[in-house]
Amino acid sequence: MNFKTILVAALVLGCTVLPVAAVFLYENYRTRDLTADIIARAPERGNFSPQKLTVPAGKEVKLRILNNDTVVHGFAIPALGIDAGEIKAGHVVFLTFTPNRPGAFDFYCTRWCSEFHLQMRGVLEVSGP
Ligand SMILES: [Cu+2]
Repeated sequence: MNFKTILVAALVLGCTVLPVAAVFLYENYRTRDLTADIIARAPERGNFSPQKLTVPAGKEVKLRILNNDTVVHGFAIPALGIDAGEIKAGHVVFLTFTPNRPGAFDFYCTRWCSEFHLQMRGVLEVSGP
């Protein structure tokens, strides 16, 4: 094997394997302390999944919300002042917050996504100390 062959092999590896490895490493890094994954779909296609989350009060919550649907959705927990805004089809948003008081807080979709939109909701239960 001459120098040119080794150089070409290194370039091919650098242009194929390294970017893929970098994507996996970055994804692993940004999801390392995730509390939950929430899939968002219109109610007739699965609704929020899960629809009930339980977290302890005073501890940071990190949610990844994936709109796995063909229409726009939203995500809000108004009682905690949280609104992710518009989540386009196929897009992901991350939300980080710390619920400081125990209780049951409704979350729901904030975009008119289907005729069953009003059923697109769930509950975040914050347990006390
Ligand atoms: Cu909706």
